[in-house]
Amino acid sequence: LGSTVLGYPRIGPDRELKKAVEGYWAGRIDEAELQKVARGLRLDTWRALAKAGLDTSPSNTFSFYDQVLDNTVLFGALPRRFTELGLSPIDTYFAAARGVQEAPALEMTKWFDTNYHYLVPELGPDTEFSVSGGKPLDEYREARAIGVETRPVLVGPVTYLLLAKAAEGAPGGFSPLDLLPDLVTAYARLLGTLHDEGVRWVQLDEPAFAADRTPDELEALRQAYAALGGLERRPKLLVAGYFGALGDALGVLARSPVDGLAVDLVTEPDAVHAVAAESALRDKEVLAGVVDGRNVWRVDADAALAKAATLLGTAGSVGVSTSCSLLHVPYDTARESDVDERLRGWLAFARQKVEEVVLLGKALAGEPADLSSARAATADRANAGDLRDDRVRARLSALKPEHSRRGDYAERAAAQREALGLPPLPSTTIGSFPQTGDVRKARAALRAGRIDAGTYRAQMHAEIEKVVRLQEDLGLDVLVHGEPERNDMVQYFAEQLSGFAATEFGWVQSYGSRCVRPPILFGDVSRPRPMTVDWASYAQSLTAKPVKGMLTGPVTILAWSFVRDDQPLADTARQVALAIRDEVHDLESAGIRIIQVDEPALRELLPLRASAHAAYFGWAVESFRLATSGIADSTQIHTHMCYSEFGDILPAIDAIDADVTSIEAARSRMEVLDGLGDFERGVGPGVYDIHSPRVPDVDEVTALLRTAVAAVAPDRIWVNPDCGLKTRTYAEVEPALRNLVTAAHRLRPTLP
Ligand code: THG
Ligand code: ZN
Repeated sequence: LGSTVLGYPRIGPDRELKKAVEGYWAGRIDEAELQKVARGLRLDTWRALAKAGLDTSPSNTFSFYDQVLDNTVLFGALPRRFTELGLSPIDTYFAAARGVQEAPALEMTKWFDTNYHYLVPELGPDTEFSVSGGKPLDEYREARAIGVETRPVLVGPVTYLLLAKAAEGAPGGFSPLDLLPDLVTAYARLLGTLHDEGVRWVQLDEPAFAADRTPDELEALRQAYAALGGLERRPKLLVAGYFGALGDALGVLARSPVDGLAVDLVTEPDAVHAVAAESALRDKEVLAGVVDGRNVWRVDADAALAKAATLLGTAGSVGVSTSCSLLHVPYDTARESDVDERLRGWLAFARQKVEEVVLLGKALAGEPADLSSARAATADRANAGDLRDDRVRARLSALKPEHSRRGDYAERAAAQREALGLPPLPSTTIGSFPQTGDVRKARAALRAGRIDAGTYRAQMHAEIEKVVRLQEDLGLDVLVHGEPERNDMVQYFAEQLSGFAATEFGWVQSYGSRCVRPPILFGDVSRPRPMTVDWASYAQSLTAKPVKGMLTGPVTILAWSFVRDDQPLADTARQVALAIRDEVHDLESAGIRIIQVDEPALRELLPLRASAHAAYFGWAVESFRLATSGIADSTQIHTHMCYSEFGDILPAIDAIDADVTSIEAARSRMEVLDGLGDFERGVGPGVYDIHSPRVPDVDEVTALLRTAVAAVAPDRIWVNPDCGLKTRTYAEVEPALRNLVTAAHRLRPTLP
């Protein structure tokens, strides 16, 4: 295997794939044109990887939407509601990804602890696996035709089943893992075909084993690779573990008849010791994942080399690789001419990481390798005084426990009732209103210098006034300013905080064709000046009703940024928390009586292993409380969470001590409330699914509210949509909010 990477970005350096796919959906280009763009991107990637000097390159890492969906299609496991539509293969594929009128899409959820989302397979006892697609073989041939010998990558069979859910209607005892024997048979057939074609290695990704697994699941892993490894006609098998150490799965795989193992030596710094101590690796090729595949810092070459070298006495042979696929980082730092040159010298995106792997591979093999520039970058960053802000450090060391504590909730609740005078079942929204073309145009014009700050401010004020008037007309109780000034919320705050840098082309796929541009948190964080006070107080000046200030919490800012790796995340979180705290205090001083601090990513950063949960909750909760304390009892703190399975984080949701928590609930028909029954503070379970263009009617919203009132004490329920409204249109939002307010009015007189 030598030096290699586990995967590469596929959206295109200029998001060519995004544009082509969305063009195809809109009917602007046909399938042939779409396939041409896709093929061009694949060829560019293989040529670049081979030219950079990797010993081997991956294939089948391209996807039109998602690699887990690709695997579902490959093994013929799409639910019948899509295959029966009578669409072409590619349209069937996109129907499963995005849904059509007759068939709702597959569920989408987070890919482990990343900001990437995959489509959840729906499997039942009658699922029959087959080898239905030729994608891995087609890509292999396509690369070989330009002289690049590749290693097809597949989601491993056990991880695939662990990520799946039981199809609706499956019997109670059914678990997707029950299907393992059948699925392994299908994988075996595919491996035979690839072998006959001359494929030398196949990579099977098993990241599910970076999380805690039961003995049964480890036994499933053993059986799967005993079967696949025992095949007579097969390529060599590389099993890749990533997003953490393999734990007990390391021994299982080391003792299985596979040929190679890729291990993540970045996520858990001690992981290398367990690998080095695994004597059963002596006949295997081990890929040492020492280049961080999901953060953007240049590798510490000497430390990485030392780690990889530790394995030389253990494994049959050692190659250098990335800790995971490079899907999670942008393409190329060279294009970021607006990023400070010194900072740029500390960064490595996908292209630079490939160069690092090649260099380290040479050094490990004892070939001539010039590490001097890598060493200089590491030293420059380590010595950079401008990463340190002594005022921030002094504030942090002066912090006392009471800085993260508010008064007793009962007293707060009484003070807030008095100050706000809200009716029972108060109605509000999550913060953003639809982003019109005019708003986007104004932001772009300001960026390009076509309008000045005064003109921009006047346009935003006009938009805010429109949104405030609309909310008054609808009869909402707590208003918002609508956030017309924001693109991505994390990007918006990062642009205004010291210690962050923004990129111009640093796109990373979040789901399907959708991308985000995570800011880079490189230094000590502080807030030079108020960030939202002008917008919120302008909105408040227009109305007697309370206007909610809208902020993003420290955990979410970290989760959706590339964060410095030279100090514990907990320390960085406290710095961000202090910056948000400054904003909270300024909003309060400006007369804003309700402040919402969103933490949609609280679940995302939850460590994959339960043994690390307590420590995470400790700093995550503390940073939220630090950001939201030191204010009057009468000031009401809200938070909002979405994209989450809340079960694992209920204790943390409680511990952050927000006065009101709004959560996504409409799609699960309020199931989440089961865990919130004895929750003492306010809860706003979403009653309008904003991910769908559907407008819920009054009866539907009333029914959802009745369920909520029954599950939680009626005086704690708030009435709100599931999430922000920025991706919807006014034509949908106006009637939906009207129905929501009507439902609240209808229910109020019936409350005990
Ligand atoms: N911001 C960030 N991360 C996120 C979300 C977010 N992760 C989880 C969830 N929300 C992912 N959802 C989305 C939804 C929409 C888009 C991206 C992620 C999106 N992106 C635009 C696109 O690709 O066309 C580009 C946005 C832009 O121009 O800045 O629509 O809210 N950080
Ligand atoms: Zn949300």
